[in-house]
Amino acid sequence: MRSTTAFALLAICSIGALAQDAASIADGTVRFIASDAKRTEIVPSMALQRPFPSLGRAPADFPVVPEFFETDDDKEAFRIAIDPGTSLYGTGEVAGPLLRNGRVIETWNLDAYGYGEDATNLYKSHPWVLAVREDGTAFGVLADTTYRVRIDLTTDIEMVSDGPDFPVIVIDGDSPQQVLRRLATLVGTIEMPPEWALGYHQCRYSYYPDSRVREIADGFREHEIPCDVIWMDIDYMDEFRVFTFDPEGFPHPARTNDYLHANGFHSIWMIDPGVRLDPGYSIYDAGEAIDAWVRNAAGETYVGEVWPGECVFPDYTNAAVREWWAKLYAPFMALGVDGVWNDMNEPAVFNVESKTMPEDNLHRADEALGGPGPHARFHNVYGMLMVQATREGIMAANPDKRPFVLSRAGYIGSHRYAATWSGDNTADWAHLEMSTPMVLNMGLSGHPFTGPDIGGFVGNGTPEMFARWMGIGALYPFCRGHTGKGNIDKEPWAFGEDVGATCRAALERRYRLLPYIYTLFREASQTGMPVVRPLFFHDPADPALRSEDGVYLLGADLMVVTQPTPLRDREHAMPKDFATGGWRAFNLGDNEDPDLPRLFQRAGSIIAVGPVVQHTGEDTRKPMELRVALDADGVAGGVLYEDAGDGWGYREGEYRSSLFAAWREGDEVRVRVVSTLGDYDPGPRRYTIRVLHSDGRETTAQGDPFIGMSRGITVPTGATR
Ligand code: NBV
Repeated sequence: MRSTTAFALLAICSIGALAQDAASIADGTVRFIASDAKRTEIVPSMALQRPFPSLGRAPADFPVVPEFFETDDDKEAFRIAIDPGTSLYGTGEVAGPLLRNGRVIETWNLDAYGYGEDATNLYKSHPWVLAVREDGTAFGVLADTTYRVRIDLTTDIEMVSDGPDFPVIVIDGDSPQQVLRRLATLVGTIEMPPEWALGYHQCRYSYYPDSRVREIADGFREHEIPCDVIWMDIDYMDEFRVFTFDPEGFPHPARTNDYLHANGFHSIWMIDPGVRLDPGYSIYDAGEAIDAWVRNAAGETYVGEVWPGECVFPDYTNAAVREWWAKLYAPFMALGVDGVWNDMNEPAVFNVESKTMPEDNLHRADEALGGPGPHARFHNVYGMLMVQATREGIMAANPDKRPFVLSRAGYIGSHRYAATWSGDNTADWAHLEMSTPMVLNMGLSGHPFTGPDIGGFVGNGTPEMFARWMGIGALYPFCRGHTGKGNIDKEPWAFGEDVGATCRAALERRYRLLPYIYTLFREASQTGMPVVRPLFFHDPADPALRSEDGVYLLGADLMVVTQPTPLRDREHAMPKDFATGGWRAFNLGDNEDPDLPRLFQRAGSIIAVGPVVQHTGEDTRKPMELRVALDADGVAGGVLYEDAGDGWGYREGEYRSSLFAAWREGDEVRVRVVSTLGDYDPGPRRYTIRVLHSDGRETTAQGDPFIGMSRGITVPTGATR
């Protein structure tokens, strides 16, 4: 039996009116509602990017049907039985290994400093499970509610919500990839980030004062370690008041930004949601004037303690408050700030057991969000609404630039507004090891732009672990080194020459791969396909790959074999075609370093590789190498996406998406641009074509495949005639 047909019949019998409560809303996608009577309780979805009206009754043979029930304590719940051999993923940001079978997860955003492997909930909420059946077909289940949900995967898929009745959206697909593309139709995709945001980011809590920021920037250039962004953590503020600057440490933020820009860096500055309760402080006064704050159950302004002491919290559920908040960014961005980091937006509150505000606090939400309601309903979307406002604000301030926002809290759909990271992890091997499955499962939950604090936030760690972490982290979508207050220095050179050399090689790899990574971000922005993908994507029907998370795929064509434990030779599951020439060692000249992951290129692919640069703005006409790995039939193909790296021209066609093909013809290999889309012209540039043959040999040729496109370039195979 392919799925849950028996269960479906049972469910139909027990729910009676099921048929009219199951509506098709998109291809292969059905929204189930427990019963018509409960429909009125349902508030507009915060997960979906727009309303999805019914397209008609669900097909009678739709293979996955939830069974709705109420728990003994009267909570709304549903269950979907799974067949043996079904592997479960998704559930957003949860610690531990890739495979989610057997886990219990809760969606409740939490300030989870120093979390462990068994944590049930962290900073983000994704009431979403991706199920891959034994045969490699897949389905996904979204509990479309913002309330706390208990996701129990111990035997089947069971979800219990603290809130009123909610729709359950089921997506069926012939592969996990298809389910994710369908999920993206519902929850949206990321917008193309600025290219600089795909470079390496350097952070610490906190670089202080501004002279230290300049020292760090200089350090990168002196050590010739590529870096694009330096981050300003909370201590730049004047006694933690948001949108202010410490007069001693950061008296001239615009000059600090100018210095960074002059040296090829961008700057990102932190803004938290808690506003210091401080009459006379302009932000507090302005918020007070528009009655911006979340209220307690008695209807008074809620006051909670955070960094600045007593704070009030903007009620981002209200459009007028979001607009006010957005406008605060205009003068801030005018100082040359390039991106914004919204931290503590679960929201985190100190000195209370719950670590957040009371669930009966009141939000005066817009009608479009379902009208006013308790914090229990808005807790999980508080951070998402904050970054929505932030993003709108920085876009209004700099309309010609692509915004970059990093958010700690999130909800399924928050990738539409901000990138995210996995919060306050620990500088130990266990956290290095689980950083990969955490990035992977975020990608499998609709959020492709994520990464951990490279090196670990809590504690110091060891030089060897740091080197290994940089090697692995350099290929994550979001690539930032960060550490907590009081820890040792953790810049890539801080651990001595050997570790520094590994870090340099790791980051040079990233920068050389940026044309490929940028192309993957384009794909993510168009289809929702994750940038970093689990190994089983290569062969979803191979059960041996289902729990492998020490090996991952960067796109479809590059396999990254990591060593995230003190061992250097841990065994991994490999795809079946690995032994039969399906993958070729991919060498950027750094393969001798045992602290770097080993890379393999999929036979049949073409990957574009750039030169080593110190930052993305260095040279817009970078020479390019096309790495051609012929398959057993002697053919290969690949895509390269390029645009200006910032701004919105690409939306008007100022991009170039090139499809390359290569094939063996006698004792030559011909490489051609088969087609291009868009009008962007990166200018003249030197191309090297490098062919990896199945017997391990490499042959090369130079030439511009865009000149005389139809002829292509001929690369000798070097075979003896
Ligand atoms: O702003 C300070 C830190 C920040 O560095 C970290 O990345 C966040 O996750 N922030 C939390 C507040 C306090 C951490 C102890």
